[in-house]
Amino acid sequence: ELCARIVDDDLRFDCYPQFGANEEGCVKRGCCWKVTDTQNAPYCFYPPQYETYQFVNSTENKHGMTVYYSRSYDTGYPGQFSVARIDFNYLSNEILQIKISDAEHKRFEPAYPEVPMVFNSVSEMKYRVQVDSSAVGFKVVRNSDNVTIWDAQNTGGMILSDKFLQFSAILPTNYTYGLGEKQDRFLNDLNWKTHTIFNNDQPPTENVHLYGSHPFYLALETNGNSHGVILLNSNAMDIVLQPTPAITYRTIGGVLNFYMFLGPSPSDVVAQYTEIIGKPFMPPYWALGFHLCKYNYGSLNVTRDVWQKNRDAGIPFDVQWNDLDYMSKGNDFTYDTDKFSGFPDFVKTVHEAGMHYVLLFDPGVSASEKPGEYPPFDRGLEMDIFVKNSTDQPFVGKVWNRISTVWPDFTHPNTTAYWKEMMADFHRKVNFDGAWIDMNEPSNFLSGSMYGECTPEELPYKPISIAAEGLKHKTLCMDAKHHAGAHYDIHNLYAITEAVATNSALAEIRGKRPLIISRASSPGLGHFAGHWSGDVFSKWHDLKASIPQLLSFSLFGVPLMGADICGFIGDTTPELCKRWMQLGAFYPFSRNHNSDTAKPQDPVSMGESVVDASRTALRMRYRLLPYYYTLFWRAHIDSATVARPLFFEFPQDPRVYSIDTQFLIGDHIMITGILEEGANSTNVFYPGPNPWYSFNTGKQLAVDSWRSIGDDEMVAVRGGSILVLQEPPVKGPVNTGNTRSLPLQILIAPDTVGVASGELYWDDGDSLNSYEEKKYTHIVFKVKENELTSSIQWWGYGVPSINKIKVFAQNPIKTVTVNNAAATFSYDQKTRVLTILNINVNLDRSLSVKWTIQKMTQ
Ligand code: MIG
Repeated sequence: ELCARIVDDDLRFDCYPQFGANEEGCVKRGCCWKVTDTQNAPYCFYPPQYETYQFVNSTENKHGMTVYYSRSYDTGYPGQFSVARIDFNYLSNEILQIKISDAEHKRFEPAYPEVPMVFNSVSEMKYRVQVDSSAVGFKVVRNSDNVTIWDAQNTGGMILSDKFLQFSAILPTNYTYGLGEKQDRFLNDLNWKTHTIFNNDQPPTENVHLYGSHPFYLALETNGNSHGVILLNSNAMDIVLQPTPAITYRTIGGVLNFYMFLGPSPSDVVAQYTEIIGKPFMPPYWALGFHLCKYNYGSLNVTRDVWQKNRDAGIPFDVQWNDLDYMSKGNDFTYDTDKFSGFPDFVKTVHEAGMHYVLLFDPGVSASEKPGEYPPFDRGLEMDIFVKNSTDQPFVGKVWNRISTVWPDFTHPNTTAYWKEMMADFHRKVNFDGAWIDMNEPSNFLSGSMYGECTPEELPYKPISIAAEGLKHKTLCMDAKHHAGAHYDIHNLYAITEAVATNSALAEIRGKRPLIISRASSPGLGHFAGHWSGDVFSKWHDLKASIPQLLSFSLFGVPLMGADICGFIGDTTPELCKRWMQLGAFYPFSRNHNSDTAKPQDPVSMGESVVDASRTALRMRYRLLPYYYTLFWRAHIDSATVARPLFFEFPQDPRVYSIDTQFLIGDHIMITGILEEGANSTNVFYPGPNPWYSFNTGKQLAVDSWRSIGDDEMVAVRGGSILVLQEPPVKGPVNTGNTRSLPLQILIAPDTVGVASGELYWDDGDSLNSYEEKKYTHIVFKVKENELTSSIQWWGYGVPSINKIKVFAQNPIKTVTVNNAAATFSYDQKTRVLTILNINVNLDRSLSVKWTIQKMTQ
């Protein structure tokens, strides 16, 4: 009779998500079966009241509320919790933790990220929780406008069992972003779309789970408020979005530990999220330069040649990389002394040129060599740090090594010391500056173990895009043992634990800021490492897809992110590579990388048109680096984002909610690319009310409207901005080292009432803890009523002087003074740009630059 009530198709919550849904099975579960024409809507769905649990009691104090439930219905899933509890912890005015667990038994909970359990004073909570003792579930309501953020009552009950935990909630909005790692448009599709989350070595394509696991979404409510939710659970899971709009989580282990962030602005949401999972690390300045790499240069000679010729071509260039072909027999911490003979000297040469050098490391350690011949294996056995199989022997699979591979267990207390010892020994031979950690899903060429089968995976539910052979597909057996638990639970944490160990090893070995770039990821990775989007195809589709991928990682707290410029798999073309260099020059992490079998695609190998476009775009990036760097500092201290979707700055403007073909860098700069083959222009939306200006010429581009632009206008400055810039050297090789000592410039783009602001953070760019130890300088700039002033917030490190100031959107100028002395200037009638030249002012005292406008004669 419960099924007689009409349930809208959109409101159906799937009661039979396994393959082979059928009426008999459905009814057996106590669910309703009705065929429908609505595409993708489930035929089998929960009746309106599916009372899996009954309310027992609740207790509340000012820090939270605990509710107990006892099981009242047998859902058929093995190992149902007989007593469940929900802890609502009011962590701050904006952050609510909702933890649904087994009241009687302790279950697996991920140790990473380490979440501080701090209760801040809750004076004006932005949310309230409503529990109804007559129904299972609850609601979370935003206090300011009574919008229900989560309506989790009558949404299928809660299914809480050993290997199947399901929870659904109705959302207040159609606009959600995040849930990954995936390749998709940035705005999530609500058409019953299921996102599987389980770290997977898989070249990015749509509808499959990729390298990282981020069960985090950010939602824009209709009135411009926003909120975010993370499920801190490391098991394989599916997350379904349906048109209600509603969300369903289905995880196959652990507990349901949610954190909800009430914003209200999108930036607030990300800041609150990274407060919980860890704020982004501060990258060294050089890491913001351009990086060049290829899988299988094949020899040191080829590497040196590519490095030399791209420098000679004047491509701004900071970091040369080598892929695994530098290794001997594919073994970590070795190099091929034939093909890479002279390796240490080359790295020295790179350093002498003011540049840096990064190497790839795989987590898998070779088990192929004889005892005494390969210390990383011998030491690992001695220290007993490898992942174990079910019989407590090292778990053996195969990656690049000759015969077999074992994996360090980074959750083991000795592994930090082991990894550091290996890194340090190798670093004494080859003086590398950063670590590229690949294959850390962890990826295995075998699906499971080399010896014997994995214990069969008996799952009441298999997330939908998991391969037929199961979770072990291209990874370890789920019964492999880590210090912190079974691979079944730990899998998604492998990369972050490796990143933690690698970060601390490099910091100790080099005594400088580490650069780690990791392929796999999970919440909190950004505190230790950056990320790139893996093995993308050299296709226009993937050029386009790189923007949503980039923006997703901004939400996930990993600002240092980029895609392989020009594409990884397959041969690129001069046109695609040119467009990709023009866009990728502005990725926070800007690296051209290529597969072993594809034709060389460094700018010089691609020919004159790619060289010219790369030089121009990268020179703009390098000019902007003081701005990028300041943004990374803001990310590090305040959890700000670097690359931003437009709605972060314009949350009230629905016209920008689905735009993912252009993005912002901070709040002052917009980046656009030409993303279509054969096109010479592209349509760009410039949200108002302030005008946007061409970064190159200062001409106004548009105000609150669409406009078509060519590739000379791909960087736009928003009215209201002050940017501190640095012109790279005009002659000779360009890198951040030789740019950082040159004078700075100031660029001002006033808003509609002549006001602008900006800031500069500056330090030596490489020391650990510059900010924490106060060895930095921070200056805030303001413009109003035709006067630029600076105010020093902290002066702890010397800053280059200013030699030029440009002011956009001015009427003809009469006089200019710099610190009250008359200054030389020029004015361009056509572009309306004032340029104040040949000044040499130090920023160590506050600055005042004034200009007066000629009286208009009628
Ligand atoms: O099985 O190290 O995503 O960037 O060039 C491929 C070789 C292993 C995958 C990485 C790619 C890298 C490649 N690696």
